[in-house]
Amino acid sequence: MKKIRVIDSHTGGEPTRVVVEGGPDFGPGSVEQQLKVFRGQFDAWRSAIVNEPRGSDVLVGAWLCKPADPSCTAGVIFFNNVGYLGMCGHGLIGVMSTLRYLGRVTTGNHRIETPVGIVEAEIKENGSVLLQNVVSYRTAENVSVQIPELGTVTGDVSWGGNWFYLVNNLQLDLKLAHVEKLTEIAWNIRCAINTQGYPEIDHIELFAPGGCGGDSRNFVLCPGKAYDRSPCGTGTSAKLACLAAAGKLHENQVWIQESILGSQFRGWYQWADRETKKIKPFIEGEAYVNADSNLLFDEADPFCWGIRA
Ligand code: PYC
Repeated sequence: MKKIRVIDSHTGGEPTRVVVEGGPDFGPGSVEQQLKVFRGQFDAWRSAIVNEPRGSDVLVGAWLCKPADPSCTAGVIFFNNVGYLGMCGHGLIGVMSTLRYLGRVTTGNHRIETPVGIVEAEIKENGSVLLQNVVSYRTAENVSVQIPELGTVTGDVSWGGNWFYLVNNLQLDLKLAHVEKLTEIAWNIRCAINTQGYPEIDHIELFAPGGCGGDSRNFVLCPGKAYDRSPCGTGTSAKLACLAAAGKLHENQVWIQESILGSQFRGWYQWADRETKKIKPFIEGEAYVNADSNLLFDEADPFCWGIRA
């Protein structure tokens, strides 16, 4: 029977499962190149690790791999119930806390190679993790889509390590009791924006005023229709890029982004290029390790490689 060791954690309520031993090798090359091998030849492993019956739609997987860049401590490929992510903020906070739990890293600064670039991660003495995410930027503002029942929805398109459409004209009550309705609304918005010349957008971000002391509360719908329990690290980076481009947040001014659960990330930015309004986003949060286990793969099991549509 094949076996891999995984460590589970959650960051602001959003789970991450890190593969720390076993499984295939994706060969030499950059993490971006290794992702092509993972996707092309070993996608069954993705499904087996995060999909039912071992996982769930909410779970984000993280595969540790060898970085091509010698300055990096590790490489990582993030994946979910339907595919792969460029970067994952809550996931990287989970990865750093997992590596610390294993004794593979200590507090201080690390560089981690992802398919979309190098992310810097500082593990603090108190266990919190500060990320300097990949350069983020807004590519379009006030893009409108028509949604039956809602009318005109307006938002910005922004890159934060994944592609986001950040809705700015809906006043919705972002609380857990409304998750089903919010999911339906966000999914309809995603379908509409994808047919309006933005096929790459796979994350939809809705906003409301903060309810637990944050500057803002969000609801982020992920590519596989699960909502992010955390404030979404790449979504917060995309939000910081929009705020910076709109002149609504100054360099180094702290922005507290709250999730639908009320969990928080602290964010701020520095200019990467003031002229093109590209930013270096900083995101700080905490993860908690909650399982250390082995996954078993029995070829006689009809659902050995996960249940997928
Ligand atoms: O924290 O960046 C994030 C993220 C992306 C999808 C789920 N979480």
